[in-house]
Amino acid sequence: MTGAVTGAFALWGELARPGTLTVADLRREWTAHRARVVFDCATAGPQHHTFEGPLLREVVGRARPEFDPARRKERSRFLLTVSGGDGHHTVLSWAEIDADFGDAPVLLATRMDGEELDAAGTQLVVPSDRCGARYVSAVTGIWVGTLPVDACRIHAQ
Ligand SMILES: Nc1nc2c(c(=O)[nH]1)N[C@H]1C(S)=C(S)[C@@H](COP(=O)(O)O)O[C@H]1N2
Ligand SMILES: [Mo]
Repeated sequence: MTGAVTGAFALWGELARPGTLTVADLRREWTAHRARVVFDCATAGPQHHTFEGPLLREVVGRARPEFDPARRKERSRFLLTVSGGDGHHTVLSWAEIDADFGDAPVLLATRMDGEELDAAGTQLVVPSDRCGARYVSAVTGIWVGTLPVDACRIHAQ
């Protein structure tokens, strides 16, 4: 992982094929979807934007999360964190974006309001969110994984 390429982000964690992706990779290798969104910011008020980019679940799916894709219960254990270079980060669940569960059309944007995001980096787009906090911009990392097995045991006692 380099982390040095402008606008690139690391896709890592419990994945068979982790790696680094650029906005150009997102544009070239996946089908783009469009979302017109309105989100609210506590400090700046409502924001209106049009984003285009691939579905988060398709991008992460190609990195092959370490679950049996045929088993929904196994898929439901997975978490994702999305981080910006400024330290802002947020959490999603795999189930939230999985077509058999929440089916949320969460995107990794390559364009915002017609402007390419190659230099800035991709932005997380969560159209179902009323608040803007999860619209993480200048994404530098996406981690995919599960609760450590020891933490599961503590609560099983
Ligand atoms: N990297 C990064 N992304 C971020 C934030 C941030 O602090 N850092 N703030 C979030 C919040 S709180 C809002 S409301 C939206 C929109 O912020 P903006 O339109 O003022 O840029 O960006 C989100 N994405
Ligand atoms: Mo905000």
